[in-house]
Amino acid sequence: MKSYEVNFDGLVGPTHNYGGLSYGNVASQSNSQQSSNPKEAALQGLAKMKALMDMGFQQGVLAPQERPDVAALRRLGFAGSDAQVIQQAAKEAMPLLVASCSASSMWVANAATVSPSADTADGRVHFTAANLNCKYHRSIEHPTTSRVLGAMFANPQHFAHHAALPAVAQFGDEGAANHTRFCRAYGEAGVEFFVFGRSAFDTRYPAPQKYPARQTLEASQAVARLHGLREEGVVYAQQNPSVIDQGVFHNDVIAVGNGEVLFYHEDAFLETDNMLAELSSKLAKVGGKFQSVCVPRSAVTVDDAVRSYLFNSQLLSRPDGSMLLIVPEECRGNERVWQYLQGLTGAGGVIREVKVFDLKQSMQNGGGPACLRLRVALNETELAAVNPGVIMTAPLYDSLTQWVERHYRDRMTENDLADPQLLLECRGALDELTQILKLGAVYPFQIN
Ligand code: SUG
Repeated sequence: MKSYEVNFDGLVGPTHNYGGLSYGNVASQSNSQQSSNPKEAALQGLAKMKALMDMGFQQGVLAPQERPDVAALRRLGFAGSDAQVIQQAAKEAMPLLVASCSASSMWVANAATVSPSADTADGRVHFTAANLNCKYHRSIEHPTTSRVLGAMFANPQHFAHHAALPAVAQFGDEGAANHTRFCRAYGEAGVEFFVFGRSAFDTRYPAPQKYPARQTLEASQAVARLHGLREEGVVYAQQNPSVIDQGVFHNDVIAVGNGEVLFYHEDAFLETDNMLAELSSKLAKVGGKFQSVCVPRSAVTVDDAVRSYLFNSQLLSRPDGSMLLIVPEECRGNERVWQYLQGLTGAGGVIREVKVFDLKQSMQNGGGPACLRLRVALNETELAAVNPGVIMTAPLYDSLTQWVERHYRDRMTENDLADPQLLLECRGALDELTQILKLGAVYPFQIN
């Protein structure tokens, strides 16, 4: 049976703004309070989806969330009508209003961890929504994420959904941003690679000193248990704490894998040799031949990686077995990175081509091409069971583009977030979106 990797990209929501909300994420912190352009952000994301679809890749779309999240503000004690809640928050606690307006659900690599059916004990595709509990503005995403994923992957015969892990730092879980899967073919059993930043319960593991390690070993282990993964099909590795302290807040900022290939920076992991040996031997047991492409620090520094997002790229398999790397424009702007990429594609190895995309609106908040997509490996039967409304087609691209043009503002600052009219605009837009994507009622304003 045929199988595919389907990339579901997050559609950027109408409140996209630079709130400076993510301590440890260099771009988010350094662009804090700049004015944003939500319309441009959404169109940049849609252009990437369209381009990948046109290249022959399977592409889907994941809906944004209801923002401002008035219900979240009510839980923090703001009361009255929706407009009063927003106005009171703006007056008394602007940072909380900003957090409740974040369009951060666009980075759907953090929406969930996904295990394909070939890896799981019950032969279904498993999803665990990420609790994202390291940052308040992201911790409020998972209930709607679960409803949206449930509406996209609704058939219980093929899809199993797990609620987010307990919302405490000890089970901090950031979803697929710290998870990669290696396999010979997408429909065959593979090796799932979980990368954590610290252990919550075992003090023998080192931890970063400056910035938070968002993912714990215990969270990764819980996800592997929930999904029914075999021990032989799982490898755990620790991120190098010193790169977290240099701004590598998720592993997908310093490594990316696909098929039998891991593309990573020399400083990404601890105990790299053991980890590579384990990946290689476990992949061999399911018939695969592991390959690693290490980028030496002498060619590209960790700082270059953080600024250019070289590793936050999409590594995609082409029909001839070679791979294509989708990188952000910032890679072309960094001389060392660009030079490295020229050498890499010219060397006759597995990565043969680089394509560059302008995702600046998202990049300025620390979200590159890989952050914007959730990968779901599906066989033909499972793909046919996905809600067809969320699979990208030329007509869907046109409808979404027109929808963005109709509803999105082209400038957003903190003052705009305090405007109660914005809430009405967003709800109107999202109500229409659920009809375009055939999701049914998924937003709090639609179900309460
Ligand atoms: O969680 N930025 C996101 C970026 C997530 C990137 N995802 C992956 N690497 N997979 C984060 O730090 C910034 C929001 C703001 O500051 O307005 C933000 O949430």
